[in-house]
Amino acid sequence: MSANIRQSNAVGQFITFEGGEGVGKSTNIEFCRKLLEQHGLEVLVTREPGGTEIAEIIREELLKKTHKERMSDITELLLVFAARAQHIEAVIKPALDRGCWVLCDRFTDSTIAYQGFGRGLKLDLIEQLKMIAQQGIEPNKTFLLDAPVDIGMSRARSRGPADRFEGEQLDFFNRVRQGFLSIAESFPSRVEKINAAQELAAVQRDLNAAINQLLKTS
Ligand code: T5A
Repeated sequence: MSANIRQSNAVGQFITFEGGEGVGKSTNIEFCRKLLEQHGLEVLVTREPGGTEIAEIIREELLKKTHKERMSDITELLLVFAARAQHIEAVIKPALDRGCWVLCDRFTDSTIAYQGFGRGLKLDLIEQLKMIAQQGIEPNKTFLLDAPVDIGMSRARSRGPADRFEGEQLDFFNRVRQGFLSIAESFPSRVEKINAAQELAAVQRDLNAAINQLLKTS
């Protein structure tokens, strides 16, 4: 093990995985977990919305398709941030404080893409809620798995029935994808775009290179 890698063990890194439906976030987080564990790092894999008992209850309501009333866009936004506040307080911050690497399936970039670009809510409103919920916690690195919407949707469909978000129209998902791409353009040093339309082995080859680079610099 190199000196650089041992040094990276001292400080927890917060890595987020973002992208549209079915682009391969869960699959590739597990791949990255194994990679980092091979370097002797303590790794915590978690997800949003969710990751704690309370946040998982909020997730269930957010994804459920069977409510008799329509969930308002503002309710959706507040629930996403309520889950995030709990997740940060109970799981993410304590793990980072003890030097753990936290790999999180979705975070605030998803809120900007889905609730901002997708639903059309104001980005400064999202920014205000972010300030309240995140207590200054920001990802050190974000891997944006990007693929055309139809590829992600067909992969997601192969996994089971659609949830409330997956029932949206194509236009919505195209706006979400544009949202993620615009975030990547605005934060080029944090956000690394990975071509998720490639076959899995090629995606993982790219992630392997990116993780090795991260280990050298963190
Ligand atoms: N949401 C979330 C918001 O609206 N606002 C927010 O702030 C947040 C945090 C739930 C929903 O919540 C919304 C967005 C979401 O709609 P989720 O459960 O993370 O979030 O949603 P999904 O993206 O739907 O999760 P999936 O599990 O369906 O997709 P993944 O994790 O991206 O994809 P994965 O790894 O499960 O892969 C899907 C299938 O494709 C295959 C896999 O083997 C699997 O079968 N696959 C590939 N096949 C071929 N080539 C490749 N390169 C492949 N990569 C994966």
